[in-house]
Amino acid sequence: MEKTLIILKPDCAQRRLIGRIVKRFEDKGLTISGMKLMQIEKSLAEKHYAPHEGKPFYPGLIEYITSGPVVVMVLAGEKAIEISRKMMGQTFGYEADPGTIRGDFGASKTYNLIHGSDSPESAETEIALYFAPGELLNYETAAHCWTFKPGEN
Ligand code: 3AN
Repeated sequence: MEKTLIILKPDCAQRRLIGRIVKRFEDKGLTISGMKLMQIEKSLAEKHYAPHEGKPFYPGLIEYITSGPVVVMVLAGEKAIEISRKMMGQTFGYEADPGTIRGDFGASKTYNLIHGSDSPESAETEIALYFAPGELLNYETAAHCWTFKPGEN
């Protein structure tokens, strides 16, 4: 089953949106394989956002992501990366379509609520930054066989 790393960023916790956003992923049919509340250390944030180092928004991005509690999750399901990226919407809230997480809850460029891995390679790297293998549970929910049809893709 494909896995993706999702971070509900500090504005989610501060705006008490965590439950509503987690619910969207559960409703869609993705399974929570790992989940923790944490405050990201600067050194971890720098590893995570290394591909953006040197860009003008990088210092602000590190400050934002380390500024308060976040919820970090691994979500599992067929096409979990594509599904969760669609659910997140465009990067900036004011550009994101209504119906997406950023489109429904966000209006800012900086405070964009959520991170989701953008490829299988980045998912693998990012999951390893936040979770030890033993912290992830691989299981199928009772709803699984009515959510995903084997072999249809
Ligand atoms: P996404 O999160 O939609 O994949 P990326 O990968 O282009 O977006 O950028 C990673 C993160 O960097 C974004 N989530 C956002 O927080 C931040 N970011 C990107 N571009 C800007 C910008 N122009 N101003 C402020 N923050 C930005």
